[in-house]
Amino acid sequence: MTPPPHQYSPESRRALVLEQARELGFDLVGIAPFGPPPDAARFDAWIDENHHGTMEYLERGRAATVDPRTQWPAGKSLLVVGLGHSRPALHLPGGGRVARYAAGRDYHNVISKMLGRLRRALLREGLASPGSAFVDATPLLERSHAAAGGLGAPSKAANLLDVRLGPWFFLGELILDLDLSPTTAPARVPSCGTCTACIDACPTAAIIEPGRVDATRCISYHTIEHRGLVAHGLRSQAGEWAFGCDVCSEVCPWGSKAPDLSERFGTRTAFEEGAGQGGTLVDLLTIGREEPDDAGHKDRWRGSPLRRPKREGLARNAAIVLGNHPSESGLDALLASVEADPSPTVRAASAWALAAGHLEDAGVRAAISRALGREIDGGAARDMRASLDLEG
Ligand code: B12
Repeated sequence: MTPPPHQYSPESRRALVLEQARELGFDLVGIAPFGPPPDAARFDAWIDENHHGTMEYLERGRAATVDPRTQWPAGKSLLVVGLGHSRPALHLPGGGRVARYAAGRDYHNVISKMLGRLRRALLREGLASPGSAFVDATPLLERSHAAAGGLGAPSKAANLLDVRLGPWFFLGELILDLDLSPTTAPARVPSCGTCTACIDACPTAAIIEPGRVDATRCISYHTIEHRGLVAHGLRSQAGEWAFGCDVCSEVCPWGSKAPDLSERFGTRTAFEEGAGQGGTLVDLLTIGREEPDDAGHKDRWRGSPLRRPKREGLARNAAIVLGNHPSESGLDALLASVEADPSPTVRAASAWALAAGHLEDAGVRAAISRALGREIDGGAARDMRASLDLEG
């Protein structure tokens, strides 16, 4: 039988809410005030300075991000949760890398389901009637609210750090219709001190000052969020990253002893060693090339974060990495792509990759010139000229 809500004191209710969240499997749980996040002004300035690039959804959600009460007036406090995803580095069979968080099941689905279960449990126990649940692409400054609820401390890379998990955890939230007092940070919180490992290691110098990332320089942004051509200067800096980037997290000393939680999200068969699984760079570049729309890509990557950049984005990324790490099989695939890919972005990225990795080969140079002669897309043609260094 559901107990009447008034039987709980505010303190015991808060403890029970947090207990439920822990029981459902979240590693980190806390309560934050529901109102403007402490870093609202930082977010505003960040948008004003266009550090969000083409992520227009952040601009559209600006008013709600700066004060979520404008969108959810019934909210009284925020339940903030963290779920660890630390695991060994993910190397694609044959070369190239994908950010660890994308090795298995998509965390958006996993956390949304967990929050759904939590909401039902809170209702069942008469503890709260929770409102909206959030994870990631929502108008909520998650790291700021989570920090306000004591879940961690921001690093110089802007990642929220936990003593045990380092930066290797996701965030999610549930709006509560109850005024619960905020939780405070544990006695020991991670701190960067004088460490600048992430700033020094970022391949594209995207951390422009401590705690401030210019997304338009970040490899994660270019390989996941950004559509179309990637700025020439950033392509070689993307190194082996075909999707996302973990460099700022990998060099963070706080994450170095995090547990191996690979089982939690699993590993997609495409990424397991062995040919023919669909997860090599050549596969990412070539599979789906003949398909008329993105339906095939959506199907192949169902339940995976790799769905997000679409076939075109993944193929573009794979081409760039093949340019940074030339190989025989990569060469053949790039020659076919520059010739026949339906996407001007992929044709241009392939031309760049051929120029970057094989320009000393006269046959390759001729193939790029032929592709340039045939190119009907103005942007792609300009890009190919720049790749052959014919610009200016
Ligand atoms: C847009 C976005 C991106 C963009 C921009 C990232 C950025 N740094 O702003 C791109 C595509 C580049 C990106 C990349 C990644 N992202 Co992202 N991203 C988001 C999203 C949707 C919004 C972030 C945002 O509003 N940024 C604007 C800035 C102003 O906000 P912020 O960085 O959160 O603010 C922090 C800083 O200002 C800092 N800060 C404030 N004051 C001060 C003062 C000092 C002195 C210091 C040191 C810091 C500091 O603390 C704030 C709050 O903690 C959030 C989800 C969400 N709704 O919040 C996920 C989110 C931040 N991303 C996440 C992840 C996992 C990543 C990647 C690790 C993925 C990857 N492996 O490729 C990288 C990490 C890159 C990085 N170092 O930030 C997680 C982070 C979890 C964590 N433990 O921190 C989030 C919370 C998603 C989630 N639900 O789990 N992301």
